[in-house]
Amino acid sequence: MNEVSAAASLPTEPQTKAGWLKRLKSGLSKSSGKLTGGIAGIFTKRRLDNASVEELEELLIEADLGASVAAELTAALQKKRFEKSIEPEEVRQFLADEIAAVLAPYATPLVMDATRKPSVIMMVGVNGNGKTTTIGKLAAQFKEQGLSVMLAGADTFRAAATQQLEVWGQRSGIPVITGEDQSDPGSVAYRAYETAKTQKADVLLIDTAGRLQNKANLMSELQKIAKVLKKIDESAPHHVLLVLDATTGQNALSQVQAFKEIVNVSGLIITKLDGTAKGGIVVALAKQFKLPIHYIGIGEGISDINSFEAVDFAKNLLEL
Ligand SMILES: Nc1nc2c(ncn2[C@@H]2O[C@H](COP(=O)(O)OP(=O)(O)O)[C@@H](O)[C@H]2O)c(=O)[nH]1
Ligand SMILES: [Mg+2]
Repeated sequence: MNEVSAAASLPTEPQTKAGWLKRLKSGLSKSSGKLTGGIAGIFTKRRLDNASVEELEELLIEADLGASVAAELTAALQKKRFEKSIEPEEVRQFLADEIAAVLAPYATPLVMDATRKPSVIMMVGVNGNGKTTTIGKLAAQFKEQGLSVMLAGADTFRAAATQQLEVWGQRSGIPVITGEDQSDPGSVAYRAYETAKTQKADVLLIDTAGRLQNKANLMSELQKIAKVLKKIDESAPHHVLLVLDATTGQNALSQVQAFKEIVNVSGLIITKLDGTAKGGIVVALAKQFKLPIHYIGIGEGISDINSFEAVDFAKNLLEL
């Protein structure tokens, strides 16, 4: 494992940083509105006492940050300023700093070993969470960075799933390896890996199915894909990224648990942070699973994704 020396850190910003921050701010507005409104309601003309701290803890739990983070943050605030008056603005600043510190160790970019041709990334997650969309967005970003990218449609259960991936491929001029409808996902993945290797592609992104309601089937399917990839290279898949839908809130926690039992999840991607007030789930996920969070998605568009940054996220979650 000599990943560091040859590593190419991903992604560089495809859009301007200012443009992304603007979209992040509006994307997180439902979550941040809930927290900011709640904090104003609790701390306007109030002291920081047992009652107000308890209300804050409740608010943080309702905002999906999780009971343990909520308890830690409020305990830290109490220690700092107990029995004194405090402005809502100060509470938000304090929480943003603390949340950024909780997130920082897990806000790690996806690092691909540039000597691997290709790096194989398997995308897993429950149906509808945004796997195919995320692959489309990332493929475009990687290509923009000058990497050669290939896609594999190993969700062969529905024809529509493959077509959706092909549309993303066409949009960015990226080749997509597919199989027949209902064909074996393992054989598609194997063929795609062989092709990507022959063509010395930099990255192969493999789309998979996510019917968690039939866990035994899903398990054998995903494990088989991983196993056939290992026939070509023992170290593949090099990254197994679990895609989670922020709108599912606390349910995302049980999904991580379930997928960890099926495959060797190496990192998380959290989608649909726009359009939900449950953005705090990102903090709960970091705290509970201590897995890298590589990217966040805030929309259906091709550039509505970026690498996860702790300070930017925490600030925008508190409308700062
Ligand atoms: N608002 C929003 N919608 C998203 C995001 N990511 C994916 N979607 C939508 O979620 C739906 C399911 O996505 P899809 O990629 O097909 O999920 P898959 O079943 O896991 O492959 C589609 O309508 C996507 O456009 C996101 O970050 N924000
Ligand atoms: Mg899909």
